Order: sequence, then structure tokens, then C-alpha cells
Amino acid sequence: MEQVPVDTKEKDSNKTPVAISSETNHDNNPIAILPTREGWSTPLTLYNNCWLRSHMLTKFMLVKEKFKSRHDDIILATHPKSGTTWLKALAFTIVNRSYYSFVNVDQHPLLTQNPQNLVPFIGAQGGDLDYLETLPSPRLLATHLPLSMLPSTVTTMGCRIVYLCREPKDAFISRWHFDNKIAKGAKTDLNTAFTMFCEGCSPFGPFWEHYLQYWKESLQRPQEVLFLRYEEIVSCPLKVVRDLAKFLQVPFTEEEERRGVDQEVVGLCSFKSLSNLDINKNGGVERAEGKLFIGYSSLFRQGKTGDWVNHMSKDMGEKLDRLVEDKFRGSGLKF
Ligand code: PAP
Repeated sequence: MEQVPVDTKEKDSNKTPVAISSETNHDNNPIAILPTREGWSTPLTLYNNCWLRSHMLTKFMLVKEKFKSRHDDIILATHPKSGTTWLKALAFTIVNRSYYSFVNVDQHPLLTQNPQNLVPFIGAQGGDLDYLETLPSPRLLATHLPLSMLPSTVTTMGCRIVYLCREPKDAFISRWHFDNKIAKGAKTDLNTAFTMFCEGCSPFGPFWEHYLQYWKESLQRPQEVLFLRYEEIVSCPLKVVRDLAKFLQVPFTEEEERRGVDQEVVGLCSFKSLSNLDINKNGGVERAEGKLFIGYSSLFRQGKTGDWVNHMSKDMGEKLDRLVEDKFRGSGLKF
């Protein structure tokens, strides 16, 4: 399967809100009355029980109505800071391995482009809806949106979804570091960020709603929704890569496994390999009309599990564990 890399220069702009009234008058502007909170690197607005970056809200609001899913779409859905960059790299490399063969590994797109730019986000950040229409099938797409903000055709058409989440304490610490790194203005202290996270107010949060929506979908459509955790890729990358290839309907052949192609995918997409590339050390992109600078290096901080202990108190850890237990009770989902 071939996926055309996204031209980020053209598609990164978030400057043009679409199809929503630009009136500032609250009576005429439905967005202006939505709850908005400061605290993270940019304000968040609550829409459909999901906290979204206010400057991207109008783009995300269009997805449910305007995104035209196709039955053979593959959607990489992730809660932020759960390893999206890693999953995009792995899935892109797996599905395109006959096109970008490992014989010419020095020409592989991952060597010159950040993985985030190789798989477009639905409706934003390089994946504007008109652009997605131009992609050949089967499309490899990504989203941080909760399932409830995607069109129901994603379910009814049987689109395949790979969902990736992460142990919430680690996801929170990764979020906190990332937000402070990309913010050009004031930084958020840990306690403030923690309170907001536990209240469900973080980009694409509440995190528990996000996890639960895709978890339930994976129980209802087990053949079409693969539910993954960051921790299992860290502990068994080769197994996940093989399972992922099967799920994506491009399993490794015995001959490929003999040649170690699956291991090469793991190696090429590893934290060590990607974080040492010039593009990921020195590249980056401006967002939010220049208010944020996302240096690609900020997508490669540590790449470890359990780092929360180095930043959060025992009490904070226990509080978040209790919240997680409470929110996921009865669902079968555990951390
Ligand atoms: P996003 O939410 O902005 O899309 P995402 O890639 O999901 O970013 O999250 C970044 C986290 O994934 C970082 O975790 P950390 O802060 O705990 O270090 C980053 O290090 C980790 N990550 C990115 N690429 C890899 C990789 N190849 N292997 C392992 N972890 C990775």
C-alpha cells in the first residue's frame, strides 16, 4: 500500500477557521458560549464533552459531518502522548514496506521526515478534509479525537482502527513536559496541570472517556479495532509489529521473517533511531498562529515507562490511580 507523504509546508496552517460564523457577538456565535479554560500552553474549549485546543476547534467540529470515511480506511487513533509518533512510524513502515524497501533503507521517508507528517491527522495539522479526499485507498490516517467526534460511518462501514493509549500517570507527565516545551509564553506548574488532568481538562480529554470509547469499540468490533498500550510495545516490540502487520492485512511472510524484515522495522522506528535523526533533532513546525513551536525533538523526550515516579509525589500517584480505578470500574479496562 502506498501512502503519499504529506507536504507539511502547505498543510500545517491552522489559520483559517472554516464555515463557522466569525461574529464575536455571543448571540450569533455558538462557539463563544462554550466553556473555555486557560492553563495549558493554549486555551481549551469544551465541545461535545471533549476539551479541544480552542484555535483548532472549528476544524475538529467539521470532522463528524464532513469527513468521508471509506470502508478500507485504517485509522490510528491515539490519546495524546501515548506514542502516536511511534505508532505512525511503525504503521507507515509496515504498510509501505514493498514501496520503500529496506534494500534502499537510506532513502526511507522516515529518515528525512518526522513520522507525524507521514500519516495525516483527520481534519487538521496536514490532514485537511479536502486533502484527505485526494488520497488513494486504502488510506492510512490518524486522529486524537474521541470516537464520538468521528462520523458514525467509521463504525458502520467497518473501518479498521488501531487505538493506542498509555498508563495515565506516564501520559500525564509526558503531556506536562510537552506543553511546557512547546509554549512560548508562561509555563504550567505541575500541580496546576495535575489538577486539570484529573478534572478531565487536558487536550482531547477527559482521558478516561477517550480510552473507554475506543475500548468499548474494540470489544464490539474485535476484528476491526486493535486496542494497544504503549507499555506492550515497549516490552515486546517485535510481537506488536507482527500483530500490527497481520491486523493491517499485510502480514510478514516467512521469508521476510527469515530475512529479519520485521526486526528492521522495529529498529528503524525505535526511539534511539528516530530521535538521533537530524530532522527529529533540529526540525519543527509553528502552530497556533506562531504561539507554539513544536520542535520535533519534543516528541522524543525519554520514551520510557514509569517516568512518573521522577516527577510526581506518591500521593499524586495514588490519587490518579484511584481516579483511574473509579472511572474504569466494570469496563474490564485496567492499568
Ligand atoms: P502526540 O500526542 O503529540 O501525538 P506522542 O507521540 O503520542 O505525541 O507522545 C510522545 C511520547 O511518545 C513521548 O513520551 P515521553 O514524554 O514519556 O518521553 C515520546 O518520547 C514517546 N515516543 C515517541 N517516539 C517514540 C519511539 N519511537 N519509541 C518510544 N517512545 C516514543
